[in-house]
Amino acid sequence: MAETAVLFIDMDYFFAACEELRRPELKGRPFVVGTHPEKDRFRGVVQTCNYEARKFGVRSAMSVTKAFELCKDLIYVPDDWRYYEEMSAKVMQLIRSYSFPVEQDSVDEAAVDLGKTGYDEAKRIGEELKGKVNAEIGLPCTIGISYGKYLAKMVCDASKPNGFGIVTEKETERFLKDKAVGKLPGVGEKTEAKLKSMGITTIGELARVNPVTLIDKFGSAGVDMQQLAKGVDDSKVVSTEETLSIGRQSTLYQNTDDIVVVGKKLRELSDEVAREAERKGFRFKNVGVMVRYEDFTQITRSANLRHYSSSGDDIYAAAMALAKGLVSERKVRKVGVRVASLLETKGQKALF
Ligand code: TTP
Ligand code: MG
Ligand code: MG
Repeated sequence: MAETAVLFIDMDYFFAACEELRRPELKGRPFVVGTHPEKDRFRGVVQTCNYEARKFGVRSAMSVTKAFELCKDLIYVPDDWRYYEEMSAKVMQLIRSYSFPVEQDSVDEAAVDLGKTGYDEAKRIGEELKGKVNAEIGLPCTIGISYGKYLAKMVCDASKPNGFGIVTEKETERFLKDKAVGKLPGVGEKTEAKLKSMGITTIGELARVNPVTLIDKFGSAGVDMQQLAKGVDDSKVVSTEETLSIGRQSTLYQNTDDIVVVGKKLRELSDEVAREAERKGFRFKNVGVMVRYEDFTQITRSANLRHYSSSGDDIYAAAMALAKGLVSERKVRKVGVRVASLLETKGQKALF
């Protein structure tokens, strides 16, 4: 029986690559995609940058001021979220056209369960997909293949940029042993620091440590972490809907056309949605509301925030702004709040 193979794809310098595609004059010059308009750029944060800018040490989440300190010839490009989402949808559609289960993990990455195809066939599919993303969409990407989702993601990370990597069962130990523990999906800065204080810096060291010490410090999560360090990866690809979103709805106690009453419910729902997003390890950029009236007709509206957010206050503010225009004449019986355009918050996902 052939082995199970999981493919993990992540787009290279995604927002910046999208900008290069429509502005080829940017190619080869260091630039960042930032969160503020051109005139206000120094208040902005770097969302991403091309590899030319990375050579100067510029990184995602850095202030734009700091980025310009590192590279004075840097070019600033304000973000255009709608465009990146369109490109993301095209990529995801292409991935889904293969009809394997697909788990979209953020705007630019997905895990694909290739089933028991064997590595030869997995390699063929992966190379074809990479070629199509390049040729049909015009964007660079990196693909990693292994027998589990987390390992495939690690192979992808290790193969960047514009790369392709396969790590089979036999090769796993060598692939993992000298890597920093922080490279394990789910091991964030805090866990990494804690492990370091125990004298564990590499994945190989983590694999060898007495499990009792790990259980002592991390509980059962310590066992899972060590299993992955040993190359045991039975993480499943969980198919996601095409538009990844997190939402909550609730029927009002009484039908009403009072925006204050509706607003109270939106407040509760916004906080619940924010908590759920945090638990799942996502920030969000798009907020939507749904209003269902007495007569069961229903309207939905959505808007983009200026930045990725994790705050219930931001959801509430956007949801209220949208709901105001919808609550006036007709009585409302049910409302809903959802967030979309999700971004995985690196290393903060509560795995371990
Ligand atoms: P990533 O896949 O983490 O990064 P990247 O695609 O820019 O670069 P790489 O080649 O290393 O994969 O994130 C995807 C997009 O998400 C990125 O292009 C911009 C956005 N993003 C932010 O807005 N803020 C952030 O802090 C990060 C990490 C990403
Ligand atoms: Mg990427
Ligand atoms: Mg990514």
